[in-house]
Amino acid sequence: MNTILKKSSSFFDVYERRPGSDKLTTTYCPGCGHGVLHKLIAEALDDFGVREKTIFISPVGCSVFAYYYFHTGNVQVAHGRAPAAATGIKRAHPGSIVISYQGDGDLAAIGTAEIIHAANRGEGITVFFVNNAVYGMTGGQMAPTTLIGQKTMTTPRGRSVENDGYPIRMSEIIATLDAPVFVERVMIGDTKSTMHTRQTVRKALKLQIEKNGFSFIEVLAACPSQLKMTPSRSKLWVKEVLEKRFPLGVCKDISGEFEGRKFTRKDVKNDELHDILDLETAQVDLEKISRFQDKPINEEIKVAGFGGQGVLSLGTVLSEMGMRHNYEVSWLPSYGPEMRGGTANCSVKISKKKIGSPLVANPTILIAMNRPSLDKFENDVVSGGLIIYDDSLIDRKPVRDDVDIIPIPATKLADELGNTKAANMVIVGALITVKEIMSQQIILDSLGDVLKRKNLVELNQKAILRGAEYIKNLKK
Ligand SMILES: Cc1ncc(C[n+]2csc(CCOP(=O)(O)OP(=O)(O)O)c2C)c(N)n1
Repeated sequence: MNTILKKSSSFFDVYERRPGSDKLTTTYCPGCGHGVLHKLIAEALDDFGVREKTIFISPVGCSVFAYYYFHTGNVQVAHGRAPAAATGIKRAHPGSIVISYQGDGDLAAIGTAEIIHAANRGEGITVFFVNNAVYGMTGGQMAPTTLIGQKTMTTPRGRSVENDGYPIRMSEIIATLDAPVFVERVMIGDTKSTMHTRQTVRKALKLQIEKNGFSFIEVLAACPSQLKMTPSRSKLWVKEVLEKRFPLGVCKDISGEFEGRKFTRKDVKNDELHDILDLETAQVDLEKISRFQDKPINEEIKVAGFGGQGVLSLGTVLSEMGMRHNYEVSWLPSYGPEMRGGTANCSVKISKKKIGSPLVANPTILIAMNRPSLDKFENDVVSGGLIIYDDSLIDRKPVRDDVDIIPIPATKLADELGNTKAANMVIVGALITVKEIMSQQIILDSLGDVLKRKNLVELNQKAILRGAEYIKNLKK
């Protein structure tokens, strides 16, 4: 009988995704541990028949190109974020096999928080953590796992405890948590250790396939290029030096008694949500809103100004009132380091259609209450849109000639009413008069339900009327 030796079918036969002419070899250097570990994982996926439902997450580091090689689902994520992305993917597709494959720079430096919390939640994923004691891809900088005394690009005299602390033992840290089911440190050094690693890779994947358990496999591996050693010498280094600091073995294994992680998704109906969140239903007066029914309303509004000008509450009033007109609405505040005097903005959507995202990147309406807001957002407004700006505070005119522009001295008009802070409601009055998307009467009647400070309701009602009157006079 002839035996044909070939690559696992979990790898592409030809690496078409790899740019350039070389489509047959990987990007890994001779002696690199990544190539061997890839092979062990691919072989296990084949043998378990799960290639088609596997999603391989390659983050940043030398394994960033895993999607050239693995004939599985692939998702590429930012440095360190693979366990967070894996969490979302696994929860959205509980039947899939999700692999988070990470280097030591990735997992133990920038991604420390992500791995700890994914492990602590016991997500049903398998994490392969390649510890080669260095940042391989970027030229050999110190990693959290670099050994004391080890020379790297950023520790040319060798890592010192005083400067850099101690090498972190991630497996031991993960094993202290309650949720992880299986944590083991293995090695790609000599043949015997690699064969043991093969068994461990299979056990970890099986645990996910059968029980959705969280497993964490740390793989000590060589990076000959950054160690500046021959491939065979670097493997010896892993075995004789790296392993001393990172002892091999099982750190935690409760797979025998682990019954499996159940993942249940509860789809909550709209009515139930109302009860759970203890929401009240805004009254909708069908008769009063009938004249808006046939309008194809779909406004994306950006409200921007100084903190303290009532920018966010202007947005709240618009969205609250939108609900009273049976529109779909969203309100998204943007809190930067804003305080009174700083800049603030919010995004409001008011639409007849369901809203997918509350973000407003290109507003159909910009309300600019100070100069920095006009400067910042003017160019974002869609062609044919509208800019309303407070010309009692802003000392320049908008330059766009493809949008409608309405200057309104909102702050001055509010001052005349006795309170500068009512400028935002002057603008509400002006806006609904220009755009005719809401009933002034409904807004005046329900303002008391929306404003927190009841003693200001009357003043704000007057401000709305003043804004409306200003526009009507302009029209004349
Ligand atoms: C947010 C972010 N920070 C930094 C980098 C630069 N960067 C790319 S790879 C890498 C180190 C990777 O080292 P490691 O995770 O140990 O993987 P290896 O290359 O050794 O396999 C860094 C810092 C980046 N791409 N993105």
